[in-house]
Amino acid sequence: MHVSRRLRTTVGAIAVVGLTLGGTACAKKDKTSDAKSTTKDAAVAPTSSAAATSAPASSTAPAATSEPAPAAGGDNCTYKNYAGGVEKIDLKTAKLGWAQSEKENNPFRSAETQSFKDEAKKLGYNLVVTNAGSDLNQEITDIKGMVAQGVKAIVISPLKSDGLQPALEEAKAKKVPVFTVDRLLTDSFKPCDNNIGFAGSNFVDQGKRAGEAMIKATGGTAKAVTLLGAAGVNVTDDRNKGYRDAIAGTAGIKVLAEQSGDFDRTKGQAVTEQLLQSHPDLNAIYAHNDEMALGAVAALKAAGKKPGDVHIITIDGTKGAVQGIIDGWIDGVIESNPRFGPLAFASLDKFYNGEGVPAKQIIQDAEYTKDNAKEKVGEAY
Ligand code: GZL
Repeated sequence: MHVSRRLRTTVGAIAVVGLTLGGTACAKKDKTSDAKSTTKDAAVAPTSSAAATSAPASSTAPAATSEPAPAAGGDNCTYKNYAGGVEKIDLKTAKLGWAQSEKENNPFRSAETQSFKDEAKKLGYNLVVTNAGSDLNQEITDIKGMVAQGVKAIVISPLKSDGLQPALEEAKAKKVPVFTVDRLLTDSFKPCDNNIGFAGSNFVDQGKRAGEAMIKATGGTAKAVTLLGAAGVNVTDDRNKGYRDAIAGTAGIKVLAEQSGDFDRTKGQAVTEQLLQSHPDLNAIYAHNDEMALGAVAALKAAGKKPGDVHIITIDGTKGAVQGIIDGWIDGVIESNPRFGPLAFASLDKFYNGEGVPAKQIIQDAEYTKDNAKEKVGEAY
């Protein structure tokens, strides 16, 4: 029998709303049904008492839908079927790892790491934390180093969607399961083989929502530029695809240039300065993250622009960017919620208690607009 549960519950700092879990008994059936159809099982009553009383989704309450893991046998991923089986551990006593990819001068990164530290503290977990400082080789070294020092399960935020294979192979060889959050391993994503699964946003949808916000902010007419995220990252490709698709039917929005600012504020500023030189008439900017958008604001200010001269739509939900809406420099922010600690540890728990983890758990993100920025700035990170 297929039983799908639509949970509406709070997990630590993050309320997970609409998490649909297919247990091992229904994994084979789920294989043929997409995430959307499984979340339609809303008629099933919530199973937790928190469900009935929890508040509606907010920016701190991402919803997750899930896809089943295409593991051998079609089951959701557990310690029993991960890469041929790994040792069962007690999460309370084992050493666990969190491998952060990027520098934490980006609030997305510091909020993400903090959510792991806070949740580990709350649960009494022993957590080893590394930060690769935006260097792929360092991230490989960090993950291998954790394996070498006896860490039993590792959560990673991949710096690039491809290239971490040496670390993944080392962890697999030593029977240390890896769980992936925030960026998707594309070429090397082998759920229940070299990683348990992925939890993160729907980045195409974020881009689509950014495109719709851009059409609204500009009335459908703009000379726009895009500050792309880092190359080799699924987030960049997906956010651009969603945006391009969304504005495709609005001929009045011309994309004059697309250039990478590497998800970095300083680079976002430098790229915007260059773009203002080559396209002095640009009046709209789509930034793939808030740090680059804030760099763009600095460049606009230096160029003598006033709030509203150039429309800006961005993605993340940092306090600085939401304040930018209040101050009139930014038109809209699509949220990308980085507080993965509770969801990641809950997934590890399901991995070890036999309930199993789906290949992908997609969270739902909120949005900041001119209408809600003042009221919701407290929810921003
Ligand atoms: C999102 C992510 C992005 C954030 C950035 O999951 O990987 O990377 O938008 C970050 O701020 O650098």
